[in-house]
Amino acid sequence: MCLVNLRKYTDMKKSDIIIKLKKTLERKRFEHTLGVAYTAAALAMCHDADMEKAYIAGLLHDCAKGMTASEKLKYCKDHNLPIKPVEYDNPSLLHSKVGSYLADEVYEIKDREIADAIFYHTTGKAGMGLLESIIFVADYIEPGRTHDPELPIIRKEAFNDLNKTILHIYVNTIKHLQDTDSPIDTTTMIAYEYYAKQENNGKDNQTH
Ligand code: DGI
Ligand code: FE
Ligand code: FE
Repeated sequence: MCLVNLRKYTDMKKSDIIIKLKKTLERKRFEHTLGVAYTAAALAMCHDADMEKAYIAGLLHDCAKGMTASEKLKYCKDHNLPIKPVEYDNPSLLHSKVGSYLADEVYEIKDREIADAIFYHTTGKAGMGLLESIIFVADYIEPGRTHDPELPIIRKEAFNDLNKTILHIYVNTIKHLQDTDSPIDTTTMIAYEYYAKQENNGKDNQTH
């Protein structure tokens, strides 16, 4: 039995989407993809979001990850997608933008919220909607992830308070990027400031 009925959002069968992804992604990336899909569906159950959309956005969020840097740059140029200087410096950042277009072109997904959740899954953005938030968080916490020693705390937070979790992820990601001298996308910094302000406003409201 299928976990979800993907036919609502795509004419492709779930099994065909998974077969296609398995062909284009390395084994570890494919396992991560399945981890994000199931984690996103679980977060959707917890936070009253659409489970089907969360599952399919999770499945497809890294669908462009198999492309080389020059393939991603060429794809953007061919499709008139603007490339920011930080993306020229680090073309890996383009996999989210390119992925949101491949989801339509290759996987026949005709849903704006799913496309947006894929588009913003790496940097996030200020004021993410529920599906965007779920994919951003699921990508960080899926069971195969081991990169952050605070993951046990972040995983618990994710099923309690999504905005607090997003802020926690930004704090840890920005620290990692600074420690490794990586260029930081302005979208990431603006989003961090947005979620930090939200958290402070929440605290102010509690004390008044
Ligand atoms: O594709 P995944 O590895 O599953 O995860 P992802 O799409 O969230 O990408 C993670 C990487 O992206 C991680 O190494 C941190 C990096 N990243 C996130 N925001 C920025 C960033 N890298 C740079 N250079 N600038 C950013 O603003
Ligand atoms: Fe990604
Ligand atoms: Fe990912």
